[in-house]
Amino acid sequence: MKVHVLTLFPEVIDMLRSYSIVGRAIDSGAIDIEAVNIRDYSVDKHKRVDDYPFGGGKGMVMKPEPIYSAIEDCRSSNSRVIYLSPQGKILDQAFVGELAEEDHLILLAGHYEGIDNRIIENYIDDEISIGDYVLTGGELPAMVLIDSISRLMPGVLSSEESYEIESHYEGLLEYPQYTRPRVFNGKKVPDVLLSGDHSKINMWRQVSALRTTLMKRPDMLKELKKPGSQLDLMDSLLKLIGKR
Ligand code: 9D3
Repeated sequence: MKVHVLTLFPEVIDMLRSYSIVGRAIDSGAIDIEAVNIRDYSVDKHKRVDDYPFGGGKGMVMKPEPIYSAIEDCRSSNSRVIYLSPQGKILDQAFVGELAEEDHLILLAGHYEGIDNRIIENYIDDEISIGDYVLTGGELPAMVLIDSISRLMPGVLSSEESYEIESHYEGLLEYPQYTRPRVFNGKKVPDVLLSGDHSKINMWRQVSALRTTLMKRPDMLKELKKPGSQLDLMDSLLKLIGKR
């Protein structure tokens, strides 16, 4: 996948290269990230990229011409142009999965009070926010998006890590994990995990995932796509009780 990031701070985007999994994705050729400085497309003699808002008001607005030229310079036949914006649709894993299928993304990171609305109306395919809080610009959101996409690219995660993505705990939070030592500051690891009984361990993990989700993210439970496996689990537990 090719990703262009249009920004006034290309050096920030370039930091992705030295960052673990994204760096691995870049090195393997799975994803090719190019930071493009919008200022390079300003034809203004002072290289201006922003201007006062028509109608007055405080703050500055990013001028349309440099952004348009940058987009058109990067565009190919199959580009998807995404504007990172506090007004966008909030990013979720389903949308990350959809974007991971694309051949070419052009990510536009804004600054100041926003960009000229004619760009948004005419040249942007999707407007994406990463959550309801205010940042100083779209660079970190662009990096968040790239990070979430790169781990879905073929060959980036180990086969073990990829298995996790498809595992049947999907739709629930993860079960609790423990490693050595068996006793830490007087706190023991749950006995079942040391039992070697893998069907028991598997059942414990599924119940724990369900319990964790109920405690921390009850909203996720009503979104469960197929509660079939949870119901099967309940049936197994009822059977266990019945046997006694
Ligand atoms: C004056 C009104 N502000 C909107 C609340 C303007 C404004 C604030 C912050 C315009 C841009 C920004 C910078 N943020 C982003 O560009 C941004 C963002 C964010 O702030 N939160 C979550 N997701 C995103 S994606 C891009």
